[in-house]
Amino acid sequence: MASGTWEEFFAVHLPPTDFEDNRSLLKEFCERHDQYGNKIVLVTSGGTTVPLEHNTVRFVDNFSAGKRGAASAEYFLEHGYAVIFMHRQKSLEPFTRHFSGQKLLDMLVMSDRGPNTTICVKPDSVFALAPVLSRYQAAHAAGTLLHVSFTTVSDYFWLLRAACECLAHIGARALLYLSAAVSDFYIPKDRVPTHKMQSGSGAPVIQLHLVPKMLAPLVNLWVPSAYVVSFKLETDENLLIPKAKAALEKYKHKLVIANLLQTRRHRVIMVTPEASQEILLTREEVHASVDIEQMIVGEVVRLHAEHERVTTPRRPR
Ligand code: 9Z3
Repeated sequence: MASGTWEEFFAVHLPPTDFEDNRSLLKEFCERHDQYGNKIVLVTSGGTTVPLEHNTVRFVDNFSAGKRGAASAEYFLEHGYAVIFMHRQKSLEPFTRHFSGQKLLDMLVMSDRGPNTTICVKPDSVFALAPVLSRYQAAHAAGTLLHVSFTTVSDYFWLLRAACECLAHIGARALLYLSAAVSDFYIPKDRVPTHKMQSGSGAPVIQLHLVPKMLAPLVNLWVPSAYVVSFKLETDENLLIPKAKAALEKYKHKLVIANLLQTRRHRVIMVTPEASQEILLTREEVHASVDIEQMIVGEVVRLHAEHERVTTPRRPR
């Protein structure tokens, strides 16, 4: 099915219920960091859902865990950015990502049960917890990390546009790092049943429609001065670079980070209109659990600084 326009999408799909609260948070965050002259990065992370019912029991989802976005947000903070972390609810988040599942509980020891119960971190876990805790507390104290969350593809677009409206004011100091896995397909609102689909009505036939490409208005209208980085995910190596180049050609943004589903943890290719550069972790680095995001972010920060330098007019002395 052909896609409608992005304007039609916003006209038909209502904003999420927490939209106004999130919009106020985004506005306050961007205005505060603008006053300090900080760079601000919007990191989108995790996958969007496509509900099959308005009172949603079932939905189409995707694989993304949100590791790319959560890890990258930490490295952007280290580089002095203020970070808007726009993530799928319940996907991985900066700092807590290191202790998912039972990991945190396994680091604790309880003594003196009763009224004087104390809980301590096991001595051999302190070395793992302390650096993460200290970076988390520093970000918290400095107010440099804002979390906003989405679930459906429509929530995602509403939040994305609201964040862009706030970021537009800071021009080339804004960086968009669009690592969320956004559905290409959806069911238009008027075709989604209100209530849970009933098996008694027989096997449903579900027609998915194409989601309008939001990167076009984002680059041209919403944040025309920002440095925009999108991600391209494929499963077929032969398509990866041609599709990354085609996206750059079509949307005229600055950088596509291309990755394959199967190797995304240790290999990406950074594609700009001028060149392609591979980032590949060595076997030793993989073994030592080095985050590839540390290298990706280092390179993106360098390219963003260059963009800022060439696009910001120098003040007369
Ligand atoms: C990515 O390609 C991310 O790197 C991953 C990260 C989603 C693979 P994880 O969350 O994985 O760490 O498990 N994100 C973009 C995926 C995407 O939907 N791209 C669209 C496309 O490829 C363009 S916006 O067409």
